[in-house]
Amino acid sequence: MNSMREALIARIQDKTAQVAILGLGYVGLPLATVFAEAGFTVTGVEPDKDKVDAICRGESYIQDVPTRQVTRLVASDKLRATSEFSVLQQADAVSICVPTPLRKTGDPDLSFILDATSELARYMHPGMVVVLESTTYPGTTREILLPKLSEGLGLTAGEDFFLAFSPERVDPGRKDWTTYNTPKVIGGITRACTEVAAYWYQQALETVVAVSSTESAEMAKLLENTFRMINVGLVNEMAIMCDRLGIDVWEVIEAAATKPFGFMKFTPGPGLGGHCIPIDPLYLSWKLRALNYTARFIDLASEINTGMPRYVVGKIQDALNEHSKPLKGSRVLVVGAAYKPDIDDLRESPALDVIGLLRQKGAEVLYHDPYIPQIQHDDWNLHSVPDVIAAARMVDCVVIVTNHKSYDYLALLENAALIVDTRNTLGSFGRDHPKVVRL
Ligand code: SAJ
Repeated sequence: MNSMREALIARIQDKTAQVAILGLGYVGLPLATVFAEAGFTVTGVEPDKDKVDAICRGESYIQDVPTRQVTRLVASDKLRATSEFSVLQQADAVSICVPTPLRKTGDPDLSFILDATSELARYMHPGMVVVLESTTYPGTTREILLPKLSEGLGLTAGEDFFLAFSPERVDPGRKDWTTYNTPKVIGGITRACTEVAAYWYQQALETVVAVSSTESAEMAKLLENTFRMINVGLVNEMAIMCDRLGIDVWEVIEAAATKPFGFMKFTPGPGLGGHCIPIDPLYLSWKLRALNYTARFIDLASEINTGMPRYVVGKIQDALNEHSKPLKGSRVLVVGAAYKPDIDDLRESPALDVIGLLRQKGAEVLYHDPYIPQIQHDDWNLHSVPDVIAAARMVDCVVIVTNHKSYDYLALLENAALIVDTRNTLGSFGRDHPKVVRL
């Protein structure tokens, strides 16, 4: 083992290695606290001054990280935060946890990775280990980060510094699987990179799974989330097919789910929301297009999932039609707007498309979401109605888009003239009820 690597391993082993986390969002802050709890001194580098100020005050802004934990770690000087990248001059171990969204064109937006890497490159020095956590297409670490981080000082990965990829697996709000106990895949540019990065992460995480390369680690994450996207697309198409056949898709899924092996239950809905599942697979299909290959499953699932809001609006239109009411001029209440139940995250939520389409067709749209007081999207701006039951009494149709646990669904059923239930929230109460239409 060369002396550079030995020295770094020794600093990691005795926790004197200075850790830096670039990006203190829903991935970076939990990761920073896990390394701090393991005994490292961790500095979060975050461009958002409000977040930096909150951490410095000992406060958390991430639901999975309790403020009392941040208070304790900051008070013991184990956790720090700054907007100054110059702290990287003293860093030995750096993890990059920045967003990887899509551009309006549907192409990957690597600007956050490029900016973070450019800043890090200014402070690179021999004896560092760098891990990218942001979900991206296979090849990003080797093609983008490696040249940027090695060229400045002529460093050699695997000898002078160590570079790896480790996909984040944070599911915001989940209590059973956390950053600490969720198995962590890590793959390096070289075997030495894998070993050093894995050794660092093993000091703080319960289970580290080493793979042979950065590409394998990058691809593992895309398989995980493409698997979900395609299976949601499958059940959404099953819902459409069952509707044509006059079969209850919810009963079909429950029946199939009794199979104790070889089947995994997914449920249809109004579309695919969130900052991971609808987006990550498109990084993969984009990369393959550049290699003249069409990732057909991804493209088809994306087509089906993005078509679900329009399908839901069609169900609403048909349901109102049965009551001799045109959609145009009807009052429709959207119940639940977040991209999935019991959270306040609106990113890529199908509710945004459902509301937009209803408005385009001339419906008067109201919404309620206990976690989202206001929505400003495209050319419209709505506030959540104060009383969902009172609103249900006043409208021609209620559509359940996101089934938060906090709702009294039987009261909704009692007070609404008509309900389109896109999540089978009413279950057996809705199956044969004259007021209820389901996907
Ligand atoms: N959805 C359906 N039907 C389903 C499952 C999901 O319509 O059967 C919809 C949801 O309503 C939502 C979207 O898909 O709009 C995404 O739902 P999700 O349950 O996949 O939740 P996410 O986006 O928070 O996914 C995260 C992912 N975690 C990471 O990427 C680190 C995913 O890998 C996890 O498997 C998932 O949480 C989880 O299991 O909760």
